[in-house]
Amino acid sequence: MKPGPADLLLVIDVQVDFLPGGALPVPDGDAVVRPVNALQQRFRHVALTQDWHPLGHVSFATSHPGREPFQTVTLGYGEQVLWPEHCVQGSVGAAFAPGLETSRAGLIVRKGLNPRLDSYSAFLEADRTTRTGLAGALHERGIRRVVLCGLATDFCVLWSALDAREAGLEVLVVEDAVAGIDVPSSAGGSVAAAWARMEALGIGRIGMADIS
Ligand code: VGL
Ligand code: ZN
Repeated sequence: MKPGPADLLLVIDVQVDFLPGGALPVPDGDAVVRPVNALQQRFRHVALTQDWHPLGHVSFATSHPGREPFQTVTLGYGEQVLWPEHCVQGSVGAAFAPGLETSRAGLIVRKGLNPRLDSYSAFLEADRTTRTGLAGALHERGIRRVVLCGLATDFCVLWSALDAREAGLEVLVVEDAVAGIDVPSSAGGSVAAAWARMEALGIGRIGMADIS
């Protein structure tokens, strides 16, 4: 593909806490910084997202006495994986990864701000009702296709891709500019499951070499 005026690069959660050494490290998460920067130079439209939780957020295991990170609990809106405390608003861990190009982005979307509600997706929060406003912003900019990269393949990239598709956009995911958590408990691995789910919905899987 050759990015044009109706294409947007959506960079998901390339933040300190998701890098090796961070609070919720994605294996090889730091390896996405270079390809993500290279991609940004090829797009006229770039949006960045930041996971941006208040202290005491419902997705933190510490908010559920007796529970451990990576366990699942059932909340009013459904199943919630519990995570180590991560991406607390204004913390060093919530900042963009060192070396990430941020100056070309026309839009920065923060998500997961509601203390009682998680949001993996850049479009729709975990109650599947509350909108972040990103779909409207893209519509107003005339965007018809989004190309996704960033972290993590099996959570925020996955849900953002599904919801972009749901919003009527064409969606492509750059396989060598994403990295996944791959939660141990999920049979077969959550990264493989994420790709299968995306591919079944017509979300394209492309490589850096496919973008000119
Ligand atoms: C993410 C788990 C919790 C992500 C965010 O960016 O994929 N994963 N919060
Ligand atoms: Zn989070």
